[in-house]
Formats: sequence, structure tokens, C-alpha cells
Amino acid sequence: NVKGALFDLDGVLVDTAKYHYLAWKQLAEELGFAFTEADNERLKGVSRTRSLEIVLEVGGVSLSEAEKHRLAEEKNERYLQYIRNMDESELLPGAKAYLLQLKEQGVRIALGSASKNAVFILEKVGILELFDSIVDGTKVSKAKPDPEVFTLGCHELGLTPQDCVVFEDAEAGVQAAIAAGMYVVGIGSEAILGAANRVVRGLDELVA
Ligand code: G16
Ligand code: MG
Repeated sequence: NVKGALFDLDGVLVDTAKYHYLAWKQLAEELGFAFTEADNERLKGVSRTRSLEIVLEVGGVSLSEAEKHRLAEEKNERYLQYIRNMDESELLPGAKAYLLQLKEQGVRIALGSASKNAVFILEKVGILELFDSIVDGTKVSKAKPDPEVFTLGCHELGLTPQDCVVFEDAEAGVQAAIAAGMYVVGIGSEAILGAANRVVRGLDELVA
């Protein structure tokens, strides 16, 4: 019987991947190379620092730590310009309805995201108050597929892994949930998320 639900942010509740993509693409162009949507798939669920390394790898560019730090800041400034205009209409189909449904059933809700901008985004789209716990990129040191983000969320809810279900769109996130000993629902395609206990196209499929 489920007592806690842990949600990834990007790709599960909102589609921020498109804004991450625009910001990384501009950075790549500035550095003189192209960055495609296919390349962008590799950044999903991955931390900002690791994302930059992947982008630079795509362009065959190597830089000093100081330069990398500056570019990561620059990318985030651009990203913030995009997400500052987000509103409730950018919630993915079924996201809010499903959160409300769980709340009604007495299920406790936590966020498990790699993003350092998670609270800002939840506030923008108007669902921040639905969360009992927020575990984001400012709280964890180990990235998915490490289970830290979900283990901490479950702990903050005062529950055990067997009580919790994770909703994830990224393969590394599904692996993290499995490593945490939790039931995991993949959001996306069976081909990519086959390791999950169940796969649905979106949260709207789960709304009663
Ligand atoms: C999200 C995105 C990643 C992004 C990461 C860090 O993770 O999927 O592409 O690199 O957050 O974001 P920020 O630069 O805002 O700290 P998640 O875990 O919510 O899917
Ligand atoms: Mg995600």
C-alpha cells in the first residue's frame, strides 16, 4: 500500500527540457559548434555541471575549471530567462490532477529532482504547496542513478522505501529508484524505461 509518492520534475511534471535545450544550444553556438535535440537527450536528469561536460564533449572542446564554471553560470542565466515566464499552463497533462488525487488519498508527496531551480519552477506553475518535501539539486551531492535523491525524500516523508513509489522519465532516474528499493513508474516509452515496474505515457493515464 503506497504511502509516499516521489516525483521527478523535468519530464514528469513539467517540460523544462525544451528550455534547457535552448540555453545549451545557444551556448554551443557561441562556442562554434551545433547541439542537436538528439544530443539533448543525454542531458535529461543529469546535473548542470555534468550536462556542461557532455555539451563540451559533443563539441570536442576542453576548458579550464574556471571557464567551465563561468559557462555553467551563463547557461543558467539564459535558462532563467526562459523559465521566468512559466505558468500553470506548462504543467504536463494530468500532473496537477494526479497530485491532488494522491493528496485526497492521504499519500504524502515529495520532489526528487536534480535541478537547483526546482522550487522556483514549482512556484511558477503553482504546485509548490502540494509538496510535503522537496529534495532537489541544492540538497543532494550524488546524481541519479545514485539513489540518494529518493532515499532522502522517503526519509523526509518519514517513510520506508517499500511505502514509496517513484515517477521518473529518465533511465538514470529509474535506475536510482530501483537502487533505492522503491516501486517505479516510468513516464515515457517502454523501449527506454523497460526496467520500471510499470510504464505509462503520462500522468494523465493515472488520473481516475
Ligand atoms: C533536470 C533536467 C536536467 C538538468 C537538471 C539540473 O533534472 O532534466 O537536464 O540538467 O535538472 O538543472 P538545473 O540547471 O536547473 O540545476 P530532473 O531531475 O528534474 O529531471
Ligand atoms: Mg526528468
